[in-house]
Amino acid sequence: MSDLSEKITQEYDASQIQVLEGLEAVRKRPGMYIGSTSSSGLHHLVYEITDNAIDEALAGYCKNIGVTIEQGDIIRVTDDGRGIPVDIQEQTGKPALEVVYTVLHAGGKFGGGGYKVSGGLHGVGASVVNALSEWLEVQVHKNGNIYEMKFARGSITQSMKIIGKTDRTGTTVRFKPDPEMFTDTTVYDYEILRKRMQEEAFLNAGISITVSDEREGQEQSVTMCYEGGIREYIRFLNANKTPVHEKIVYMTGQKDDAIAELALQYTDTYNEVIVSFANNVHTPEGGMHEEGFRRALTNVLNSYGRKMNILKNDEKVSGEDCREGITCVISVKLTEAQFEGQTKAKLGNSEIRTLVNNIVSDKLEQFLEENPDVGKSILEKALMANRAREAARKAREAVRRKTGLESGQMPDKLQDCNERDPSLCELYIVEGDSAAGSAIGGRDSRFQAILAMWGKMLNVEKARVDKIYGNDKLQPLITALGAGIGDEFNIEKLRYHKIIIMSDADVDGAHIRTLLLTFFFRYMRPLIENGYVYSAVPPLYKLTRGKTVRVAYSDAERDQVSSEMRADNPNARIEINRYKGLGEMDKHELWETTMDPEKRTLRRITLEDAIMADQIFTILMGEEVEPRKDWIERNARYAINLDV
Ligand code: 0RA
Repeated sequence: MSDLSEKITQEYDASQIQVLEGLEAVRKRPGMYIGSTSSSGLHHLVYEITDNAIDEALAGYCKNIGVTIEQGDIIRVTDDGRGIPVDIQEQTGKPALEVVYTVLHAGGKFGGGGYKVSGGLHGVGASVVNALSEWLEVQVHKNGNIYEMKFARGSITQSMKIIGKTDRTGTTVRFKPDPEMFTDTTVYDYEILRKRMQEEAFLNAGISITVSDEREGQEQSVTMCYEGGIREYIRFLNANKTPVHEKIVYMTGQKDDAIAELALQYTDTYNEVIVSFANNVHTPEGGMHEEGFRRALTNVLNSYGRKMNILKNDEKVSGEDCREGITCVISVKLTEAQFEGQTKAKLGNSEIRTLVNNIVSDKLEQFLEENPDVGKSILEKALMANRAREAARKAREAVRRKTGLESGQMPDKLQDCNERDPSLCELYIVEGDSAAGSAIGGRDSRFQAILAMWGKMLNVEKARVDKIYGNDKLQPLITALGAGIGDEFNIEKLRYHKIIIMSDADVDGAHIRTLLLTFFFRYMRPLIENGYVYSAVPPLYKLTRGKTVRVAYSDAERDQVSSEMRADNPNARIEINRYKGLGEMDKHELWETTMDPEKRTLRRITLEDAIMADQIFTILMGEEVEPRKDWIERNARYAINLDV
C-alpha cells in the first residue's frame, strides 16, 4: 500500500473501513460486477456512469450528456442534470456524493424518486467504476458551488470540498481504468462507445449525447439526438431497404411500473430483424417482450386478414410469414428486470409478455383500421411468404432426394474428420483452393474437417428460401453441417460445434464472410445464438531474421516483435513481409499460426456481428447502386476488418 492510502485509511472510522472492504470485493472479483475485465468490461465502466446520467435525463432534469475519451484513455462523462446530491446523509453522516462513490450498490437508491428503472448488469453503480479505476475525480455543480472529490482505487484521496463558484448545475466524472484490473487492454474503442451511445439516444428520445475522441491523431466527435426515438431507429435500420409502407407503426402502453414501446416497418426483403431491449439493455436472446409481440402480431394479422377478406375461407398465415421482411424495435422498461439465458441477454419477466401482447393487439389493429392501404400491403406480403414457403417445402423434398441430405452422403468438397462427437468436431470453411490445400495438409484430421468454398455465392437476398436449396455453392455447406435449414433447422443434428470461417483479410475475404454470416443469420440463426460460429485469426505479418521466423497478428505486435528480435541481435537485418493471403502459407505455417488449438486465436461471432453483416449484405447486394458505392467508399476499412 502506498503512503498516501495508508494515511487516508487512518483518518477514517470503522464504518469507513467497511466501505473499503466493500470495494475490495469488487477488486477481488471484478468480473462479477462488470462481466469481464477484457475490452468489454473496460467499456462497461463507461456505461455504468452514463446510465446514471441517462436516469437523470429520464427523470426530466438533464438534456445533454457528453462522453469523451481523453488523451491517455481517460474517460470524462458530463451531464447537465441537477448534480449528484452533496448534502450530509443522516444514516451515514457523510455527503451523499461520497456514499455514491464508495458504497456498493448505492447508485440510484439515494434521494428517492426518479430511479425506478435499472438495467441488468448496468446501473450497479459508480462505486464499482471507482473501485476499478486507478483514479477517479468527480465535480458537481450545484447550489452555486463547484464541489470536488477524488479517489484512488476506491479510496478517498481528497474529501469533498468546494473549489469554486458556478451558475449552472451538473455532474462531471473523470476516471482512468486501473491497468492492474484491465490486464488485456486499457485502450478505448471510439466506435464501440459511439454505437452504444447511439443506441441510448434512439431509446431515450430527445436526449442529446455527444461522443468525442481527444486522442492525438484520432480526434473526432459526434452529437446524437433523436426526437423521434425508436421510430428513427427503424428509419436507420431500414435506411438501405425499400419499405413496403412509408408510415412507421408506433405503439406504446404501460401497466403498473412497466412501460413498453414498439416501432415497426416492413420492407421488401425476406428476413426478420427484431431488436429488443429491457431497461435500455440489448436482449439479443429475446425473451418475454419478443414472445408477446410475436404472438399478438400473428393473431392481429390473421384476424384483420379475415375481416378484410384478404384471407379467404380457412386460409392462414404463420408467425414466420407475418415476420418476413419486418424490422421491429421493442423497448420495455420495468422495475425488476430478470435477465436469463446463457449470456444474461434474455428477458424473463412473464408480465411483460402480457403487456406487450395487449399493446400490440389493441394498437396494431387500430393502426391497420386507420391505414387500410398499409394493412393491405402487409397482409399481401405475408400471404406471398406463405405461398413461397409452401413452394419451398415441395422443392426441398425434391432436392433432398437429389443431394443426399437424407442418405447421409457427404459432399466431395468436404474433407471430414474421424471424430463423430459433434462437441469435439471443428469445421473450417476455407476460401480458395490453395488455402484449402494447406489446411487439409496441416490440420489434425482426428477432429478438424475442411470444407473448401470459392467464387461469389448466390445473392441470398433475392433468392428466397426455395432457391437456396439446390444452389451448388451453399449445398455442400448445408449438407456438411447436417442440421437442415430455415424452419426445419435442427441444432441437435449439427455435426460440428465449432464452425470456423477462415478467409483472407482482404475485400474478397470480407465478402465471403459477410455472405456466410448473413446466410447463417437468416437461415441457421441458432448456430450464432449458441455461439458455434467463429472467425479464424490468421497472422498479418511474417518477420524473418536469418533462420528465425516469427509472426504478428497486428501492427502493434509487428512493432513489438521486431524490436524484440532487434534486441536479440542489434546488427542483423529483419525482413518484414505482409501476408497477402492464406494461400501463401504452407501447411505447417497455417497449422502453427491459425489452426493449432494450443496457439490459435478464434473470434466468436456474436448476434450483433451477424446483424451488422446482414445490413452490409443488404447494401452490397441490393438493387440500389448509390448506397452501395457510398457505403464502400465510407467503409473501405470496415469492409476489410469485418470481424474486428
Ligand atoms: C438523485 C437526486 C438528485 C440528483 C441525482 C440523483 C443525480 C444523480 C446523478 C448521477 C450522474 N449524474 C447525476 N445527476 C443527478 C438531486 C436531488 C436534489 O438536489 O434535488
